[in-house]
Amino acid sequence: MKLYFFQQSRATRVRWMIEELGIPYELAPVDMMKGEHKQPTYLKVHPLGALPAIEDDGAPLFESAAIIMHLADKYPEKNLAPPVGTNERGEYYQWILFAMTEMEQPLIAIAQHTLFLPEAMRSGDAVARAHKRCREVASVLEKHMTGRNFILGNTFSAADVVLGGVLHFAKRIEQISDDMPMLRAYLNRLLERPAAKKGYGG
Ligand SMILES: N[C@@H](CCC(=O)N[C@@H](CS)C(=O)NCC(=O)O)C(=O)O
Repeated sequence: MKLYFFQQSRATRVRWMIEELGIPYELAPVDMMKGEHKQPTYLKVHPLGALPAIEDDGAPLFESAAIIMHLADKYPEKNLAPPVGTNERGEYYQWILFAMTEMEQPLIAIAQHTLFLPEAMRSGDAVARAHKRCREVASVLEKHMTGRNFILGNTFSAADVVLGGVLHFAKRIEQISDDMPMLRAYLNRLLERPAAKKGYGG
């Protein structure tokens, strides 16, 4: 298993997942600061030139959540995904897609309009809209996490890795406020895991 890796990227959540599985892997560094992700060799692995991507038995795969779900299914003995067709499996999909679409997208908008875009292209309105949406989404999670250790209840799953990856990004750009104690405790619980520490370079 080869993981194309850059520390300041979503490749960290995939490394976290691989560490949870305890399987052997190789890190293939891609220096995004030097533009290596847009070089022809890497574009053969990920046609958009984004991270992360893996090569597993020679087969390339990209999209962080897809990689994480695929790996959970590939190693069923690790019990990181509920059985296909169960209600729990439905919830597992629900929270993974909620994280990737409802939560990550407004977080990206905030990061773009406060950090990454040139000043002239930044929009205060876009930040305000995304911030409002983030709070709505975070409130759903705050309520859901009351009385739960993990997103599916008391059992850790690959959905927590996806949620944890997105919440880690939210924390970095200061979008988990002090009035969300359940969410903060949930993220801390996740980040204390040795595999997560490895993913995030701790
Ligand atoms: N939805 C994708 C997003 C991938 C993505 O945008 N990755 C960033 C780094 S975290 C990137 O490579 N950006 C450069 C680009 O897209 O050109 C995933 O979750 O894997």
